[in-house]
Amino acid sequence: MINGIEKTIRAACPHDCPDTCAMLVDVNAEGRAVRVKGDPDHPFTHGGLCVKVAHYEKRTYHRDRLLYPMKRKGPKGSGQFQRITWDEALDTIASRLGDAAGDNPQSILPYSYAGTMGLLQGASMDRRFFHKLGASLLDRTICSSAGMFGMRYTVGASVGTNPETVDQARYILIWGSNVITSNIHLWRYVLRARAKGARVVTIDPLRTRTADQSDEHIAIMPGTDGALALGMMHVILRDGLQDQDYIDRFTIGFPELKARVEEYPPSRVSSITGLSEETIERLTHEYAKNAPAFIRVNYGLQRHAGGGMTVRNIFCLPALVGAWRHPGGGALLSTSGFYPLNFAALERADLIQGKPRTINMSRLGDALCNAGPAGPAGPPVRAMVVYNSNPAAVAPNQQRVLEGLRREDLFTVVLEHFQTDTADYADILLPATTQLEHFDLHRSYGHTYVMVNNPAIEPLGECKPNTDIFRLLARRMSFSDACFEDSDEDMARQALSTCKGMTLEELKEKGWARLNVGDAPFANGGFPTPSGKCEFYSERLRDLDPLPVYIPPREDRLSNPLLAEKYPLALISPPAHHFLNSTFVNVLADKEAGPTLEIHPEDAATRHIATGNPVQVFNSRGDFLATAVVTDRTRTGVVSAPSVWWNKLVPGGRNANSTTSEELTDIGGGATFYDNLVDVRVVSD
Ligand SMILES: Nc1nc2c(c(=O)[nH]1)N[C@H]1C(S)=C(S)[C@@H](COP(=O)(O)OP(=O)(O)OC[C@H]3O[C@@H](n4cnc5c(=O)[nH]c(N)nc54)[C@H](O)[C@@H]3O)O[C@H]1N2
Ligand SMILES: Nc1nc2c(c(=O)[nH]1)N[C@H]1C(S)=C(S)[C@@H](COP(=O)(O)OP(=O)(O)OC[C@H]3O[C@@H](n4cnc5c(=O)[nH]c(N)nc54)[C@H](O)[C@@H]3O)O[C@H]1N2
Ligand SMILES: [Mo]
Repeated sequence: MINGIEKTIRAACPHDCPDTCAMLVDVNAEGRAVRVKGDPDHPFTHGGLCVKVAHYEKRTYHRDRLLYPMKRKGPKGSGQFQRITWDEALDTIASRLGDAAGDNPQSILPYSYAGTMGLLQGASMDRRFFHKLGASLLDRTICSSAGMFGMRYTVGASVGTNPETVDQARYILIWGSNVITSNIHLWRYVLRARAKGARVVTIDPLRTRTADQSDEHIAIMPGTDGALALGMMHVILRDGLQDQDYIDRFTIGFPELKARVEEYPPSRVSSITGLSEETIERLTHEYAKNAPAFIRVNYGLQRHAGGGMTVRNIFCLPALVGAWRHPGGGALLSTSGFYPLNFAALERADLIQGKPRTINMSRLGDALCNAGPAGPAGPPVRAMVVYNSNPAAVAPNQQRVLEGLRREDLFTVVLEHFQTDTADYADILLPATTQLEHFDLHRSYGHTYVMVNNPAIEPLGECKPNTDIFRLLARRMSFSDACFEDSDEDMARQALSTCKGMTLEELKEKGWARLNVGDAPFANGGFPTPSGKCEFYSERLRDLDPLPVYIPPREDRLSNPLLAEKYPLALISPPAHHFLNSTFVNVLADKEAGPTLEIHPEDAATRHIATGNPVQVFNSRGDFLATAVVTDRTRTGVVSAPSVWWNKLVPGGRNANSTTSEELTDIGGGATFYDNLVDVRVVSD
C-alpha cells in the first residue's frame, strides 16, 4: 500500500470529447476514490487529463449528487422533490409507461445524448427497452449529424487522418476547432509538427486560445466556410496545384467539380466570408504546396444551415491535392467510423415491431408543444424518459422546450447525477452512477483505441447504472426476451464480437486496445463510399445537389438582409473552457467569469456598451442576460457567449439557447446553434 492507496483501477473518461482519456483511479482501503490521474502509458492521451476531469472524484463525491429516487412534490420546474423507494419509483414508471403504451407506444419518447459516451451506459439496455416497448425513435442530431453525413457522402464514413500521425504534417489547418479547449491531446501532435517546421493556421470567427497559439488566425464570418473551401478548390484548379494522379485513380466526379468551382472565384468568396482575396489566394497556395497538409475540422462549423455541405466541401480538399497519400495528411473530423464494434448486438433494433416514427431531438420544443398537424406525425408525446442529457439547458429554442416540459399531461422521468435544469421538471428523478461507479466500454471520436472503464468504487447512496435501471424496468414491464438478462460484461462481449483479436479480459487488464488503422489509411483510395473512391460527385445527394455547393446560413447579412437589419450580430455560443456542454457547470462555475458576451469594440461602441455592463442579448425567439466583455478576440459582426450555462445558475434564469432556433441543417437534420442573428443592448437598471 502506497500512501494509503490500496488499489489503482484502469478507467476511461466518459465525457463527450474527442479525447476519451485513459484514467487511473486510486482507491484507498475504505473503498474511496482519492485521486484520478491520466494513464501515462496510453499512447494518445499519455497521462494528461483536462482541467475538468483532473479532479473527477470531486464531481463524484460532490455534496449535490442525487443519491435516492425522488418524486415531484411542487409544480413542474420548481425543483421540489421527496424521497421515495426504488420500488415505488419503478412501479410508478412502469405503470405510467404501460398506460401510455396501451394507448399508443409512440407517445413515449426516449431522450438521451452523450452525457456519457459509454457504449453500455449510453446505448445498450436503454435502446433494447425502448425498441421492445415500441416507443418513438429519437434521431440524435444535436451535435454531429450534419458533419457525419457530409463526410459519409464524400469519404464514406466518419473516418480520416490517423491522429497519431499528425506530427508528420507540414501544414496544419485548424478549421472551426478550438483544439486547446475541446481536443487538448491533439495539441501535442500539432506542437511536435510545428517543432519540425510545420505552419499552423486557425480559421475561426474568434481568436480562441488555439488561434492565439497558431502562426496565423483567419477570422471568417460564421457559416461561410463552405464558400471558402469552394474558393480554395477554385484557386487550386485555376493554378494547376492539384494532384491529378490521385484524382484520376481515387476520386469520382472531377470534371463536374471543376466546372462547379469555377463559380467561386476569390472575389465572390471574399464577399461571402469577409476575408480578403489575398488571404484566400495565399492560404490556398500554402495549403496545396506544403505536403503533407492536415486539416482538423471540428463540429463548431457545421452548426449552420449549410453545415453538412460545409464539411463535405472541406473533405474534398485533401483528395484534390493528394494529401491522403502521406502519413499526417488528409482531414479529420471524427474517427468513430473506424470502429468495427457490433452496435446492432448492443441496441437490438430487431426488437422493434412495426415502424415507429422518428423524432428529431433538435426539435424537442416542437415535439412537445405541437401535437397535431404542425408537429411530428403521430400521437402527442405523453411520456418522456431523459438520460445522459440536459435538454432544458442544451436544446435549441429553449423557451419552447420549457413550455413543453411544463405540460401537466406530460410524464417525465429523468436519470441524473445532479439536479439539472431538466431534472427540475421531472415527475420521477432517478439517481445514476458516475463513471467511477460503473463498468463501461468506449470508443473515441478523436483517436483509434477501444477503451474500458472498470468500476473503481461501489455506487454511492442508492445510485444505479443506467443499464440496471432499464433492466429493472424491462422486468417490471414483463419483457421476457433473453437480452434483458444480459449483464454489462455480457453486452461488452457482444459489442466486441466483431473486433478481431480483442477480448474483454485483455481490455479490462490493459485498459485499451488499438484498432488497426494504417498511418495513411487512404493513400491508395479505399474509401468506404459506394464507389470506393472519394466522391466529388455523390449520386446519393441528387435531391439536394450532388456536387459541392455553398449553402449560406439561414440568418446572415447576405441571405436574409431584412432580418440582419433588425438583428445585425451573429451569435455563436461555443464551449466554455471549464464546461463540457452543461456538465461541470454546477461544479466548476467559479472557474469561468460568469455568463459573458464577447463583443468587438466597434459593435460595442455603436451600442454604448463597455466591459462589465450587464447586457441583454435578444431576437424574436427569446433573450438572455450576460456581462459584456469588449474585445477584439471576436470579429466585427460576431458576438460570442461561452456556453452552456445552467439556466438556474445565471441571472434571468435562461441561457444562450433562448435565442437559438430549431431549424435544421441541409443534410443530417442537425441543430443550427450558431446560425443565429441577435442584437444586444445594455440593461439599464
Ligand atoms: N472543454 C470542452 N471540450 C469539449 C466540449 C465542451 O463543451 N468543453 N464539447 C465537446 C463536444 S460535445 C463537441 S461536439 C466538441 C466541439 O468541439 P469544437 O467543434 O471544437 O467546438 P466548438 O467550440 O463548437 O467549435 C470550435 C470553434 O469553432 C468556432 N466556430 C463557430 N462557428 C464557426 C464557423 O462557422 N466557422 C468556423 N470556421 N469556426 C466556427 C468557434 O468559435 C469555436 O472556437 O468538443 C467537445 N469537447
Ligand atoms: N448554445 C449551445 N448549445 C449547445 C451547444 C453549443 O455549443 N451551444 N453544444 C451542443 C452539443 S455539441 C451537444 S453534444 C449538446 C450536449 O448536450 P447533452 O448531451 O445534453 O450534454 P450535457 O449538457 O453535458 O448533459 C449531459 C447530462 O448527462 C448526465 N450524465 C452523465 N453521465 C451520465 C450517466 O452515466 N447516467 C446518467 N443518467 N446521466 C449522466 C450529466 O450529469 C449531464 O447533466 O449540447 C448542444 N447544445
Ligand atoms: Mo457535441
